[in-house]
Amino acid sequence: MADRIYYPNAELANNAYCNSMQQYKDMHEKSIKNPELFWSEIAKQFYWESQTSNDKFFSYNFDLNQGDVFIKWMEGASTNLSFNLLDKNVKCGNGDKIAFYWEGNDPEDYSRLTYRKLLEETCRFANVLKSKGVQKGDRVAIYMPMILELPIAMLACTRIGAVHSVVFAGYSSDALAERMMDSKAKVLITTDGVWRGSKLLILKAICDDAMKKVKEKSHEVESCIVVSHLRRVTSPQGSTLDGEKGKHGINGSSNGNNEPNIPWDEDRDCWWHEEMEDAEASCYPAWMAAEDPLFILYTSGSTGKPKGVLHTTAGYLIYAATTFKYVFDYKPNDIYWCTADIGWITGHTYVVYGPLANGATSVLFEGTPFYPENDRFWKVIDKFKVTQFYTAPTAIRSLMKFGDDLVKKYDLSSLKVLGSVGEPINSEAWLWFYNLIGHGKCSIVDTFWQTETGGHVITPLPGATPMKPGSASFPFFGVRPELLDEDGKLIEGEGEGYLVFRQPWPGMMRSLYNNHERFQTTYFDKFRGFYCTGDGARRDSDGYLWITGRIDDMLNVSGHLMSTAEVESVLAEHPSVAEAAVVSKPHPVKGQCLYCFITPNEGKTFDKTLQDELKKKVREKIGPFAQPDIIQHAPGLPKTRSGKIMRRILRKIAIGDKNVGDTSTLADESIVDLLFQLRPQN
Ligand code: 7RM
Repeated sequence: MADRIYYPNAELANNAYCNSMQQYKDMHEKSIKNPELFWSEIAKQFYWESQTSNDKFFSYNFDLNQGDVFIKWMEGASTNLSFNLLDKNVKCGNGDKIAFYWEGNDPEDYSRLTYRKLLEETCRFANVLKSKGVQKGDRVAIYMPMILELPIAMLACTRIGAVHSVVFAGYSSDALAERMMDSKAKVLITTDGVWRGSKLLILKAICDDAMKKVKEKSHEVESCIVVSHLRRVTSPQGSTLDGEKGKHGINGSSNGNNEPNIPWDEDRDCWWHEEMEDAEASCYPAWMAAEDPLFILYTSGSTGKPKGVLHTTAGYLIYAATTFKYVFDYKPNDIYWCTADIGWITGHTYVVYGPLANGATSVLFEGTPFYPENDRFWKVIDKFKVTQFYTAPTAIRSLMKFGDDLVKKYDLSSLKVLGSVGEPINSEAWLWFYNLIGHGKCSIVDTFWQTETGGHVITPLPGATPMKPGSASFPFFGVRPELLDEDGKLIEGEGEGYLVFRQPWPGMMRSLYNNHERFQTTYFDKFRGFYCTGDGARRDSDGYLWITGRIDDMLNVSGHLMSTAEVESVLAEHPSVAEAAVVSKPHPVKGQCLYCFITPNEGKTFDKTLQDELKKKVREKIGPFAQPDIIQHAPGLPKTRSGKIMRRILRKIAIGDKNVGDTSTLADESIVDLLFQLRPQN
């Protein structure tokens, strides 16, 4: 079944921007042979305050043997993101068009925002940022739930040329502090709190903690702007705070104001709505050079220290816009919904920048798929008559468990294109998505890309590409993938190897913030002349690419990328832990989960208390999504004579596979049997 090829539905194909493989191939070839011509045609759709010239349109060096790596697109051009996404749409008659339908955690909470209003709010908030002393180039940290003020805050940064650094609001205060420290953020924007399902999170308290930690390291966040969000949303039925009951708002508060006590520093903190009251609704855009920084977004690195991926202005704009248009085949009356949190790159490019650059109408969803019931996704698709639905394999797998009846209650016939992102999608999940959600008539775009790539790089096009379940298929325009073997030799035709790219496309990262050295060693050192993704891939006899997963010490839990080193260093901080080794284990819903081996210190016992403490520590230091599933006692670890932990063997132990292969290079081979005996049974 899974080997079957699924062709785009004829009606979809007929109306698509790219409607055949022949057209795809022609366009791809043009984009590779003459990138200047291809992208300069596309750039004409946008407003440029000053123009680039043909000879400066595109320059790069990918080869460390030739000197430093650099990537430049449209040198000499200047523009402003918020101007192109907002003013331009208002000017061309889209002022009253809905930019976002907001759907709250509670189904009773929803609202909408037009392009005109989004422009006004963006300008107002840009003026607020200015009043806080934010200038072009300053970094602004954003730690917010999925509410309308989040895109407003990002766009306001772009309005004045400030560099936003959005930190996913599921990260702990330590993680937030580390990111604010690295980027030297001047201002932090957050909310008092948020309901996630029936759980209340006081985000402001986490921010206070993080700002304190930053201050201890002698950097200071000057202002913290807080959206008063809790007072305007419905709290879960019967939820209580401090033991009192009630329906609306947060109850049982100690300030008598229907709100919990929010920690406050008069000199530093201010309420968003109070600042916005007197702010002007217009703000002249800062014209930014093509290669001026647009945003920083941190992603996990294999050393444990997060990498501040830096994206710039012009190239990111044209790439986000073009991938959105072709990959989702977005048409003027469509209603698009990407469920990703804006705190990840998928939210940056495909909730905010890509859709708005196309004048699209999107759903912005604050909640979870499981609240109030496990049918929330299908309910929301039906409610807004969503035409493009973009989500993650982990979400699909977890929803499959609840059976088909929950889906069949709803009318999903508005759907045309389904998207998948974040990890490989297994064929079972693909088929369920295709048959049940897409009722066999929607194309599925399995989009492979990374924080670093800025936008889709390997993906089907919905009206053109015959689909193979689980294959991300072919490169997007401007992208030249190759497969290399361990020695860097090109693999042609069928085969499997390291997935690398030969030349830059406009939306790829330019550097790691303040660390160009690390940028070069991480991505360009191993294979000279290529950008190395860190993923493996296979090319089949039809030329389709299949992503096989990470080949470095990274793992992917429910679409969240993290490194084994990051988790190991947190575990090793515990006073009872001598050594920790972390591997990934396949998980039916999360894709992968964390399996940890712990060697306790002399005289310390390995018991349930220690396991619980370690799980808690990882939650606190990294975030709840990083919590290990299994913590196993390991009196010793399988190490080579030079002391390298052989994670290959630990991965076998984690899954209970006795075929561990060659153990002769181990310093102590008996460890392997011992670890098998100590495997927790269940
Ligand atoms: C967009 C995003 C990047 C890593 C990447 C891969 C994995 C993403 C797919 C995928 C197989 C896909 N950015 N990945 N998409 N693997 N098929 N369609 O997720 O920076 O957070 O993660 O995610 O390993 O390197 S990310």
